[in-house]
Amino acid sequence: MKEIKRYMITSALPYANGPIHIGHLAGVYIPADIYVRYLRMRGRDVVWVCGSDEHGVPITIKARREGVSPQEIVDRYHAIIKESFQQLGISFDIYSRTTSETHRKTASDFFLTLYNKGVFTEATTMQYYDEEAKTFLADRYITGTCPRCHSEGAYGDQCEKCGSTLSPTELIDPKSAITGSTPVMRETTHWYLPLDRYEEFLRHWILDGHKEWKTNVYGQCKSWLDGGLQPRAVSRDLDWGIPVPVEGAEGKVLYVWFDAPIGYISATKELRPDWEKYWKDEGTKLVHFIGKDNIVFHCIVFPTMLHAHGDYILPENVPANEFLNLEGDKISTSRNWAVWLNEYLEDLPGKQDVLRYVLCANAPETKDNDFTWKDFQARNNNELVAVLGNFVNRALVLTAKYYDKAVPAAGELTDYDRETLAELPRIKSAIEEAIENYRFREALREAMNIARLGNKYLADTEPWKTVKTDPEQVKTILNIALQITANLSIAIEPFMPFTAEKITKMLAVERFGWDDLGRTDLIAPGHRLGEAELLFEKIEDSVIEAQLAKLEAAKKANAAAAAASHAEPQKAEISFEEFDRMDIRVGTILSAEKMPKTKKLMRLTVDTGIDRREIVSGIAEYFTPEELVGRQVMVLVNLAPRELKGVLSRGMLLMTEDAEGKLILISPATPVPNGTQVG
Ligand code: B3M
Ligand code: ZN
Repeated sequence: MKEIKRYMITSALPYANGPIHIGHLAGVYIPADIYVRYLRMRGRDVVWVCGSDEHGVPITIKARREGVSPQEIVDRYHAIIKESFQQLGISFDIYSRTTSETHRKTASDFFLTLYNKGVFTEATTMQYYDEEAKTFLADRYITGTCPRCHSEGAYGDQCEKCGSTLSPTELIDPKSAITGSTPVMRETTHWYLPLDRYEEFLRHWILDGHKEWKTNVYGQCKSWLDGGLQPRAVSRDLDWGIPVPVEGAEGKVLYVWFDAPIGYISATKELRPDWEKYWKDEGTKLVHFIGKDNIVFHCIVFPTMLHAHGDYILPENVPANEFLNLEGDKISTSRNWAVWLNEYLEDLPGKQDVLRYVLCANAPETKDNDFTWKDFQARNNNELVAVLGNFVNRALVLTAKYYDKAVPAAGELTDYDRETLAELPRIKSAIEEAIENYRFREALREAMNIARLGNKYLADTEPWKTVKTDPEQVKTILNIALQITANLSIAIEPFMPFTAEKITKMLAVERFGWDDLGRTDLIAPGHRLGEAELLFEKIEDSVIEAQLAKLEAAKKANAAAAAASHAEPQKAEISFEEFDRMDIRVGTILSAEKMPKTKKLMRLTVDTGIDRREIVSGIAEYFTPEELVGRQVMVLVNLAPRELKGVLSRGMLLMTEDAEGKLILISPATPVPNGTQVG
């Protein structure tokens, strides 16, 4: 195995078309942050880059929808994303953006190098063109029915329902996402990266050389390679992006998936004058943190670009995660089904580490996983408060109480003391082994085992009782409890940096290094501790309910939007006189009774202000008689009487229905006298 001199860590560049949500965090940024914080604590030479992905159709679609420029969109979201990452303690060495000048130059040069080496092929093909918008329809600009799973709303590059990668011409019943019109075919010329010519290289490099990759990643690569690779266009007919830097390419820009990964290199350049050794020296370990939808680009396309260029190293590993769902449903930006980081930070201030903890403990490392607010609450209350917070608090409060915050010296250790302390180096190795192999959930569990160990130790030794019988022994017990606390602050730092810092502050010590983990002499006898404060607080039901209500509102809004998009077309025009002939009054329901042998019909007596009359209404499936009696409703009173199941119905109640088709009676918002006219 080659010697690792330094680490180059990248995490997927989020599209700057919306804020970050918990799916992004659990899949990419939290694992990467843990890994990098750990490497830094070990004193390794590491650079971690990220930035906003500001090109591509996701940005221009959002801009078009809002009627603003793409630049306005990326400026807005770049700021939001950058700020919220920082508040969550995501410790990139740089958070750059792909609209930077350095990036434009780097990506152009990269393209030119491949172009001059004759790597690309050029082809003229027929592509969809929107005649109304006068533009070619790349990728997400075209939607239609998925040829694989037959669900509607698949994009020209991908079906989000079944996850298939598609090309625009495969879509059934294609429509322009800009105008909704049916596109026509038009000729256009593009440059292609001929992946098929690199199949042997890729097979050897991945399938033979990287059997240690996560099974989900290796498996996806294998199925791509077994399916046969196709040339991929690296340019697009769009007016937003990095112009293709060759003559005769007016109106063409680099495909976003060509320029975005080069963004990793550009960001490193912006950060360090000695950037080249991080990208070109074999002693560098390059690791890409991504979500599973980005595997092909990071394992097949980008490595082929790097290899074809010739100056660059290849990734050593691509630890892609699966997806995180939310309350049993796929996270979706367009349906607003997400927990947005910027909103979380506002709604639950000071709880950064709670989110970091829950998303790591529940990370979709090997399969899709579900985030639920109930689980969030339970993990906070039962694990962070009851285990971690409780242990640290007891160790500090008891020392303050018995020794006025001065750390007691340990006397003779019992076998049990020694066994307890011997767990620390074991846990240290377990955490290292897990983190180095990208198993962050397991690593976190091990780190939390130090808190469990401490709690068990205090429960078994009972210093609060022993203090009356053997006060000397209590000095040893609390010395050990404080050593465990110090160890805990080290072990949890990559996962919960804010909490680690709080603990060192309470211990009144400088933060430790990773190598100190496992030591039992971290806190010197006589050292005076700082103030004890609670590390975590219980999360009440009302907090969880408020978050669930937010999701419920999103669901309702979606249903309403869906209903609106299916709204019946407008009926033929009528005159005011025709409208005025309708006599609508406010009335009160006096009695209601379900009609025998019918499912829907209800026989009502209504006080219309003019008279009391019988009305038969088809609402029995949705209302009980008790819910109806006493209610004010609106009645069309001059509708010709009609016999229904033997009852003469004189008038009609005004109603509408919700998105699920449930009938809703229209009532005045405040009570008014019966007989009041409506119109
Ligand atoms: N912006 C896609 C995504 O956010 C894309 C990643 C680029 S990484 C170079 O999933
Ligand atoms: Zn599909």
